[in-house]
Amino acid sequence: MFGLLDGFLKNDSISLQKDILHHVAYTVARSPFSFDDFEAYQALAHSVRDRLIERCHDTQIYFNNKDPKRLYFLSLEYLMGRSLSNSVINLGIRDQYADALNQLGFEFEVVAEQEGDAALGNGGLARLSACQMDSLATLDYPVWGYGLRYQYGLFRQVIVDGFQHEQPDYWLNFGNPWEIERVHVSYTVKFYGTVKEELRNGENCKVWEPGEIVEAVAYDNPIPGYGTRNTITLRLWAAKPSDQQDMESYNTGDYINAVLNRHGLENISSILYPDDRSYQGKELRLKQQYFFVSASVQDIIRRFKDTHSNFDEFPEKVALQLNDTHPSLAIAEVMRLLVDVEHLGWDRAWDMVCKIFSFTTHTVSREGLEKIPVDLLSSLLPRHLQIIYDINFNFMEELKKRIGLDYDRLSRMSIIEEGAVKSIRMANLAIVCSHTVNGVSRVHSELLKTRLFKDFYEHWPHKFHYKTNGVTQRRWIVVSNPGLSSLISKWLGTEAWIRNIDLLTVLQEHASDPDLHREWKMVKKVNKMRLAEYIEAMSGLKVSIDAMFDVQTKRIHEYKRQLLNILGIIHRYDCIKNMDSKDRKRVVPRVCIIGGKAAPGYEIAKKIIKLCYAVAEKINDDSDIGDLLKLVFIPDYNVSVAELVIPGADLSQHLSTAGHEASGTGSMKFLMNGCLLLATEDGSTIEIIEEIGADNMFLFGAKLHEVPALREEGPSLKVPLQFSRVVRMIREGHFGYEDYFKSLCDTIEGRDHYLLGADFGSYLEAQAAADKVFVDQEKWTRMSILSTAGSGRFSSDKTIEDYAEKTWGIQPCRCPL
Ligand code: 26W
Repeated sequence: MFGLLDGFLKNDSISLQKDILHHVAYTVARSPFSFDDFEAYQALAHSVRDRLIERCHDTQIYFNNKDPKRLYFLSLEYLMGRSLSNSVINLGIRDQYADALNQLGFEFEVVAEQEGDAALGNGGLARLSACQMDSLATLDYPVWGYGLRYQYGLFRQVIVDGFQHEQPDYWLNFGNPWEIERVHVSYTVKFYGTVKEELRNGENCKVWEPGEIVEAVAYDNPIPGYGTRNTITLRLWAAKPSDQQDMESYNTGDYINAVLNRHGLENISSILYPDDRSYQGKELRLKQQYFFVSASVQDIIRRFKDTHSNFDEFPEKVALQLNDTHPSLAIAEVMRLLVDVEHLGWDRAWDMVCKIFSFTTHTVSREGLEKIPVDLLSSLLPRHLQIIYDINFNFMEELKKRIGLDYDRLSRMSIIEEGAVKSIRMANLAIVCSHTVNGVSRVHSELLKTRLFKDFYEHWPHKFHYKTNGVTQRRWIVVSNPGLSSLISKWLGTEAWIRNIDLLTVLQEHASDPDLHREWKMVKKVNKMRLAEYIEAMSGLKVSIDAMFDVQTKRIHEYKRQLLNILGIIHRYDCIKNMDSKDRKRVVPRVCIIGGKAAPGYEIAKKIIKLCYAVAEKINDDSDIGDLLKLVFIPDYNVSVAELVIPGADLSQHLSTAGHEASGTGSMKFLMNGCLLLATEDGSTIEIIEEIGADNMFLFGAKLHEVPALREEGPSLKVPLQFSRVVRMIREGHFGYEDYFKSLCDTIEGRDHYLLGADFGSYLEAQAAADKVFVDQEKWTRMSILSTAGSGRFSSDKTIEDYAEKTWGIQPCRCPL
């Protein structure tokens, strides 16, 4: 069909040049003789977009012809970052575009820097969704991603005087060439109102008369696979006023107010909630969840009905994946549409629901499990509350038959939580209705079976599976570390590892080759120079690239223990201060880099950031210390900053108290980039140890089974003297702000829930071990090569293949080239 227009779009550098100039003139509306870097970016992006649209179209036509079982991935969050480099690399035309730009007097890297991040998510879960979309496209799976098109992404972190401030991220201000607005793909989504019973054909039917109607409009974001023509779609919904709303007011003549009222409705998709800790039962959040779920499910059913005259084949053609509990209302929505709208009987609809849903949880703690107050649900979605009650009633009856009247167990497993605030337990709903439930690492899945969802595991052991998270090597090596990417391809003699990650293990054979060592170190050096320039531009601090770059970047949480890192840095500073000049010569110079956002309401996390700044100020200004130790906080850590920081790191820290990190995916990105890990045995680290061996990393800290006993000991737990000394330094005002830091110190002295005191000794030992190896560059480089070589198991390609086969039952469907 595109062939009819002008032949397929051509990808040689002359055609691309013409194409860019065309977009400069007709899309950006600037003179092709005079345009700046940003305009070049816009034109380039539109030229890439044309190619994405072409492939997207072909992919959909192919899928429609083949009618395979499709996966629908429902997630409230995606952290896509930038799209330009990733797209041209996946399309296989990066060099051609770079040439074309060069001819026009521009540099690809400079133009690519013009793009802002799409930050429609908080942290691990959201970036995981983005990595998984890349793998799904690359592996040719027939998939649609669904989510919300927030107008404000994750807040921008601005640091003023060491304190975090949040600023809105109105990321659409400069336009978004990566989306296609589909004004004709829209659905009405209803809220509030009442449910009536009506007799239809002798049967009692429920009729929901809503109090508010909103329109959901689709924005399609093409996701190109690498080394394939397949380009799948991430469909994000935006709220628009519905023409059906307010007809009354228009008719009664209150025109002005009717128009004004319409505007409020757009707020549903305005803001991403920036808290990744707990659920507060906010109405707007619930509205967002239902809005996105309802539009997606209507779209899925519409697509199915386009090619099927009845629902017989529905479970063979549709798989719905719940990315955490956030989209779990989809369960009630599918039931409502099948029963109330399509008029299938309850039992038949229920049978289908149980065959199509699968559920991944990303949390380890009970507090992390989402609950919706019944009162809220009853007012916002009265029909869904009835459906959930009915599901629960049937489930409880079934359970009683199995376990008898064990009321404790029944009440623990019930979807409804009685108590001061009667609530819906979203995880219980998701487990009851899903055929498969999984955690995100092996140990996490074990914890689900033995703790969080123990009762459910005993009841339905077959439902529980384990999946280990992964990250995409396309983004985290090829895009972000081109030097390493070329080096790997050169040594493997092929680029095939970009699609077939198993090939990375071949590097093991060369782990001691001096030629590889030389080239490997050179790549790291260049990446460190790039990072050092960034640090200087951002903070004015000059750092030596001969120092060890030691990085901890991730959301700020007490359980992730950035505070442990800072205490370690204070200890190091204190030691250096007390050394004579002879000993100082043996100190391994370090540049400690910390970055990450604190949830706006998370006071302790914000204090950790301030402490980092206070300590940095003291150390960096101390001329007596010089290059032996520097500390930098990198503000506004996001995907594109990560792409710069990770390749430049020598060492990275993953310090969560054992049993608290469900998986952790940052570590996988560092590992792929040949960065050594200093870590606790938690989450995915346990599996990383199996792949690369404990002697290729620096492990420390209490193990999972030791944690409860240590916690038991409470304040009587013996902590190292050095620990008490560094905490005292903070308390006594060595870094100023002693009153402000008091509550922070109180969290680790006394109860110390996250066991910083207990782990401090072994943390320092691990740090000393890292120093010792760093001096032996040959050993360090070998460990670094083995880290990359062993990172293959943590490619999201592996995870996705596992889900496709064992959970979703979908097959690749490869569009011909
Ligand atoms: C708004 C409330 C909220 C609560 C929790 C929003 C988002 C969350 C997420 C579930 C938090 C999250 O990102 N979890 C992380 O998921 C990663 C991907 O599986 C794991 O690697 C991390 O260990 C886990 O903390």
